[in-house]
Amino acid sequence: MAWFLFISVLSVVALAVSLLLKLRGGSPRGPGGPPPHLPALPIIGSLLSLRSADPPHLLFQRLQEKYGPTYSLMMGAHKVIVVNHHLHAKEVLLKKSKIFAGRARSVTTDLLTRGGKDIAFGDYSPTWRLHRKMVHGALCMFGEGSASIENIVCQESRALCSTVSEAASRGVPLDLSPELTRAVTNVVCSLCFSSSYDRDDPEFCSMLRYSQGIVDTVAKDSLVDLFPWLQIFPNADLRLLKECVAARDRLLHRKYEEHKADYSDQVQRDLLDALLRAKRSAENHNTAEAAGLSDDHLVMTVGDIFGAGVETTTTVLKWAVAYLIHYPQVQTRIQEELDGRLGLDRTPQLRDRGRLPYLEATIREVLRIRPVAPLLIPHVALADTSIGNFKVSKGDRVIVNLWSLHHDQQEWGNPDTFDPGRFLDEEGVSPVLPSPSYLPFGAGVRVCLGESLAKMELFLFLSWTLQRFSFSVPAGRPPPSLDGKFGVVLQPAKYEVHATPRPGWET
Ligand code: PLO
Repeated sequence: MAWFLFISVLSVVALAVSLLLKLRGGSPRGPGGPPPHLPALPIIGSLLSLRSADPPHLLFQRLQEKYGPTYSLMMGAHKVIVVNHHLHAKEVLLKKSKIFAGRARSVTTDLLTRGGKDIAFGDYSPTWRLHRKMVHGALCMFGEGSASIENIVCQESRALCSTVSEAASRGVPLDLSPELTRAVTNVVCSLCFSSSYDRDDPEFCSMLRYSQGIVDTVAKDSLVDLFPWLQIFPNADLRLLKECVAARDRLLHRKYEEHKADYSDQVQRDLLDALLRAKRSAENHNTAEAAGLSDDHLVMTVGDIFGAGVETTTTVLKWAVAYLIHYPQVQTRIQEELDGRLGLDRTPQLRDRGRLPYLEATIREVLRIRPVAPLLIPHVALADTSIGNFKVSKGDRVIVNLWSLHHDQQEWGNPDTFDPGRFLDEEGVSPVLPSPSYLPFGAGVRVCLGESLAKMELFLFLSWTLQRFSFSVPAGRPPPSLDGKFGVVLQPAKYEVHATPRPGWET
């Protein structure tokens, strides 16, 4: 309330100033100039034009009608350029990848990452590049291609199926969310720490709690990120974030210290060992970049891998099941494909991926219609540059609205319809990319590091569960909402499912 009053008073002051100053903005600019911009007032920026009941990705998509696909606005004192078309998005992410590789600091992400010592939110620098290369290497070693990770995912798929089976046999509706989270968390845990959790493990329960708290509060362009001085006021969100980050840090530290204590150059048990080794080897080469890499950097990286590895994949799985419940004909077609290609006497393996094109197309369609990060993470221009004909100045922030790319009417025809068939060729036998307006994992120097691991998990978890069960709405319940709750990831609202074992898989 205090905030609200404060902001209202500020708005009035700003309005008065603007009458004296002459309103800046609202008009499109010609080639070579800055992009069209939303009206902006001193101090509060474009806040008044951004009031909306819609979440930001929908509002930014709608604002194109008035300002065109690329426009700018002021968030507090910062200029933000919003890009809604794939040509400009690719210019930012791919063609001028390094120029737009910067990140802005904010109160909430600084808290989460100790001032940007991680990869996702850390600013571009030589140390950041070395750091990212190390993680890339470690992920390649333990990620796709290594038989062990396939085994781990299959083991978790089996455990997931037995939980679902138990609920099915009792005929009770099941909230899949904690089950999917545990399955995905265990994959990341095995990968990072060579450990895993049982269903009621208190450490796992605390992890569920703090991670949701972080997703609910971090990097949402909340007022305190826009106006850092608002931190002096009591703020429930910030308090929750601090508590959750502290709980996460305690856990990460313990794991880090344990690993450091029994580290050996001879054996590499997991990703954290690989990172420790890469850090030591970089230090032995005595480069300036390596000198910048502290223990904090490694701990924050593990936090990233954990957070990104768990929240994103779990969210996509939840969207996939929600859509399959809404579109039972899609579910049936996946199951027919599974029965036809695999038979009923064996479980799916990674090498079956090429033989299940409709499942692959469905995964692509889920990633299109509900992108995990609809606004990616905002980029920052590291030098004066341009997007198309528009001038961009060093320090400008750039939001790529992936939602607009994935819901572009021109590109997708019926963007709001869930239709996996659009990702298949005319014969319906091989997966295709029907439009360049599709970047579910981002692109360029900051492209998602976990893309192949994610695709592998999505394929295995979905094929295992759909081979054995059909999912539907429990009797008397509404179908899952497809709206999504906006945050650093776009999460579906909580829902329950009714699972029915498929013929041949009753036991
Ligand atoms: C999820 C909650 C965790 O507790 C912390 C965390 C770390 C990395 C973040 C992730 C959260 C959300 C999804 C992010 C990821 C880094 C890359 C990924 C933002 C906040 C995406 C989708 O870009």
